[in-house]
Amino acid sequence: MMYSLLYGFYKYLVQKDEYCVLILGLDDAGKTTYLEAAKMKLTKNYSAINPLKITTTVGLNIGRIEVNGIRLNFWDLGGQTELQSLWDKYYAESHAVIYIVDSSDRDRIDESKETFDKVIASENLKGVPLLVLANKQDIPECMGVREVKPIFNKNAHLIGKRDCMVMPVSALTGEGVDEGIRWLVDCIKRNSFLRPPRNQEES
Ligand code: G3D
Repeated sequence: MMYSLLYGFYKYLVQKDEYCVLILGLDDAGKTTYLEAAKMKLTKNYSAINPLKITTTVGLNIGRIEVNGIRLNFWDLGGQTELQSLWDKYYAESHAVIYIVDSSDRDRIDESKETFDKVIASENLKGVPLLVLANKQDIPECMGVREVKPIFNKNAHLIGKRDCMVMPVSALTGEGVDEGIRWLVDCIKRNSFLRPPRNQEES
């Protein structure tokens, strides 16, 4: 009896709600750079990996961040077309999507939007909050959020009742990274009756 009480209290202290966030976007959009920036900004005592080691995503990068008492597991899935067919397998398990757009690449903005449409049309992502990041805002001639927003907000029927936000960011400088994640955390918490967290003990 005493043991189970203590154990229950111990569990209450150490367990954290755990959520899974997918980072999606075309190749070269900045997913890997963004994940590094997020870890750097939101992890205490985080020492950056050697920037030379950052290479374009092939396969899967994973990051873990703790914000406001919850734990976010980021899954950065490779953007290459051949790998996009794998994304659907992760959808059912995810609590939010961060979709990264290269705002400096006008040639591929339509391709990026089409891919986004395919992603959010998936039944497995129904009700999941969407954060669209207009990345590379540090590049002077890039499309601003005013230009990117209407493109990605065009499909209200696909977005439906989900939370969806387009925000400016520079993964390279870290500008805007915090704001986006804090917005997402609020949405994830609000949405947790639909997509409950996994509870995991401190490892
Ligand atoms: P990916 O993981 O989506 O494939 P990466 O993309 O994170 O590998 O980034 C692709 C390239 O874009 C990298 O440049 C990276 O430095 C650059 N990049 C990412 N985010 C930003 C940003 O906010 N601003 C600028 N100016 N560049 C960014 P290289 O030259 O290594 O290919």
